[in-house]
Amino acid sequence: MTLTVVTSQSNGSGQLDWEEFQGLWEKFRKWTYIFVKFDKNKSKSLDHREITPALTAAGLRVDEFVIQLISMRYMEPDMTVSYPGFLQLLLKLDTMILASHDDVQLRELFRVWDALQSPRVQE
Ligand SMILES: [Ca+2]
Repeated sequence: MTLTVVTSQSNGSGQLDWEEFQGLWEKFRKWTYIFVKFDKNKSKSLDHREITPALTAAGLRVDEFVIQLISMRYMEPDMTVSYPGFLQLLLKLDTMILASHDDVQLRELFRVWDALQSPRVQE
């Protein structure tokens, strides 16, 4: 799972340089900490009450619209987000925000992403 995530982050070359790898590693550490912290009932998944504060702690603005999109794409049938799902979700959001190079709201990024229905969002 981790390798899949790392590969999807690379800029088309299929390889990460050392700085990119370090940056990713730091993010995964931070996001793992957030996941554990906000999994209040220790179920090893984030339910709909846990996911919003967890995303907020990761520095993302979320509203009902965003949560709905997340639930469509990242939630398990029992309406929870698993640990790998949480990392993939944050990596996707992080990549989209970096790719935008400006202050476009997360909501708009989600709109574009949803419209494209593509795993890659290039500028
Ligand atoms: Ca939980």
